[in-house]
Amino acid sequence: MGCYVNRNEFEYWVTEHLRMSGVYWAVAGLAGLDALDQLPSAPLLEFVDKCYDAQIGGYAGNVGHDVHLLYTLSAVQIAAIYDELDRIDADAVAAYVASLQQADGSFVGDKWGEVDTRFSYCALCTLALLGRLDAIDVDAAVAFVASCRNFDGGFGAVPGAESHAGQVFCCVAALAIGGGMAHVDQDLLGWWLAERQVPIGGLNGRPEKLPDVCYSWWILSATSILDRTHWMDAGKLRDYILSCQDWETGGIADRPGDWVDVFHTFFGIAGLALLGCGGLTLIDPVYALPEAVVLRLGLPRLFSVPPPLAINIE
Ligand code: GRG
Ligand code: ZN
Repeated sequence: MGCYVNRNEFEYWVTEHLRMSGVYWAVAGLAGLDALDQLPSAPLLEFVDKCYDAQIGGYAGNVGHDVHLLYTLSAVQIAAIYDELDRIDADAVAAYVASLQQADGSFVGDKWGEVDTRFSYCALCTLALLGRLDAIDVDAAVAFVASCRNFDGGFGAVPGAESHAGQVFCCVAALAIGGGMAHVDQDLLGWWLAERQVPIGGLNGRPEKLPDVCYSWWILSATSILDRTHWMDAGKLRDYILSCQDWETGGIADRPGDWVDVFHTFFGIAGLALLGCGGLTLIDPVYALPEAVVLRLGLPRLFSVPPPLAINIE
């Protein structure tokens, strides 16, 4: 967490605008290691509170910044992890999220009006965690996400946009939450996702691109929801993720030898758990939260348990 408090570090300033999500990745990563007690929760929850704009009902990426749907989801996820959802004004946040839905069912991320299926996921996930899905037109949200499906079974950011594994996570999880899984061709998409594994074992986000550890999450979350994780070589992917770990700091990078960061560390840990590696807490692939948190909230389990691998993390 040094990069989040030390203003002398380069990392502090390049991550300043997305601090809220940084806190979520760190806290969720610790939860994945069953090590939440390694950080004091009070200052983190105070930070979350300070990023709230009560006039709008949303959360910003940092204190004094503009609110955005992405950071509103991260704030709700952090509160959920700490069993502190009571400190969130659910009515106000639900009204804010609803205000971002467009006539075609899509969502903009903030007042500047960019539409992206990432924001559909953020909206549906935020409201599901708050038990307030009734605040939006879920059927229209599902129809918009379905309209972003491509000939290859994948999904893009907007209708007609290229399939990308990050958007596939957003769309499949959004459809799972919204009850729209009938819009997914599970075999075709499962095939496209399995094709993302490159010979070195890692996963890329679309054809001809380099592998990157974070796709372990974006892809394994989707294959867990589709029950197609067994279509990949789990052992090779496990080895790839571990080859991206820096044994001095413990962090995980996007590729072997690159600089580590909290984003890839969280998604690496979460990916290993979804592969069925022992010794890790499962991160629910729909809500991107520890399984126990999702259970505590009484939300339905919308994915298949990965078959246990005879591969353990030592
Ligand atoms: C709560 C887990 C969670 C997510 C919130 C922000 C968000 C919702 C989802 C982001 C999904 C997404 C689009 C992920 C992709 C991130 C990424 C590695 C983008 C890089 O894309 P390119 O095209 O790189 O720059 P490639 O790998 O294609 O070369
Ligand atoms: Zn990445």
